Amino acid sequence: MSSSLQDEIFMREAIALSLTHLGRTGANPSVGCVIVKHGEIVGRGVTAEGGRPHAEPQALAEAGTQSQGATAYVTLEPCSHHGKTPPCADAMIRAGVSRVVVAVADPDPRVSGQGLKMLADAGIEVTIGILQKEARFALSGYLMRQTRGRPQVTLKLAVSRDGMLGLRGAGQVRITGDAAREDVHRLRAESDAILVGVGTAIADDPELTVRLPGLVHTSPLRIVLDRTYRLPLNSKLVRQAQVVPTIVVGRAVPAAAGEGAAISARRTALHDAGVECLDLSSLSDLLTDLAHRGISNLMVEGGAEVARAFLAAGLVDRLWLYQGNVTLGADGIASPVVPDQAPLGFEVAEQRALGDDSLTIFRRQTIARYE
Ligand code: AOF
Ligand code: ZN
Repeated sequence: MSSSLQDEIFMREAIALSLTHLGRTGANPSVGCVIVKHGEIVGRGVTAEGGRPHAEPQALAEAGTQSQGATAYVTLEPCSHHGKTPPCADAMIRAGVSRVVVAVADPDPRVSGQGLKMLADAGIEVTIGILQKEARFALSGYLMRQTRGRPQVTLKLAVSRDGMLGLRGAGQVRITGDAAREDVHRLRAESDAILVGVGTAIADDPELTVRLPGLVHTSPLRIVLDRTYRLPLNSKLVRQAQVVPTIVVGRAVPAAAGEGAAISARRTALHDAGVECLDLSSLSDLLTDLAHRGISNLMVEGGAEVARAFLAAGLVDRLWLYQGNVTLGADGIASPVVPDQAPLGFEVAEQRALGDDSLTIFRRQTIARYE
């Protein structure tokens, strides 16, 4: 077998491992690592839940003395900094690994090529770029936060056969079936935060938590865009705010505004109920704030106005569009996007059936070009 084919086979294993902890490693990216000796995997590691330990020390520990003279496959450049754990590049050197194959270089300024250099300086053969595109899928949110200072934004919408998001004043309308619903919960599980507009929060009274059988998962941070702090105190979001972190993003109230006192009273009541209240004036300020909190993947779940605002600001990177079999008619709320027409600047990345429904994934073309 050619060595590059062998490299791809083992890197695929490392990538598969990295996908298992996507959305569960906090501000740290989910990285996969396998140690290979005489053509066999002798150690496996994935960044632990919460972000530490990193992938490499776990794989090296499993391999034990077999790490001597072995090849390590890692989806991200091993770290070189003394953070909350010692550098992974050091661990590789101490374990006597003779070759390290990396998919993607780490843009974290504390690493940024230093990990690769440490390995090469120690006489280890280093190969970079194997299956880079495939490995980026699990790292894309982290890479976006490191290089652009904002999370990757995934907009999720569910439309009826006739392109409607729901019915005005009707609360939650069931558009898609169980398979699509499960898919949405998986997407939530891979996200660090989920955002909706206050209109959707009032109409649907959603929980925005991850509920999948067999998956124990810490629910992502929940965010409601709510200019005048209208979110009801008896909504599920507020009632669970002590348990699942919840942020309401309003706008600083102008002192002279007649409604100002009522708005600040509602803000105080939300704060007292355990909701974090943030006064920000733009979506891009919000994304910067989230990036500072270590949020790499933000999922935007609607409604129509919020979806339009994110699209208009050019802040959507991926668009997950589910289409159900129901028809809602002319009284429906029209969706800003429909499956058979890619929004400007987007291309279809994937299309698949989910029970009686379908999913179309659009991706921003500029991202594709950087890959
Ligand atoms: C690795 N292997 O599995 C991961 C890495 O806060 P710290 O000290 O844990 O450092 C976080 C940084 O570590 C993060 O920004 C990224 O550069 C790297 N993540 N590195 O060698 C891993 N998750
Ligand atoms: Zn590390």
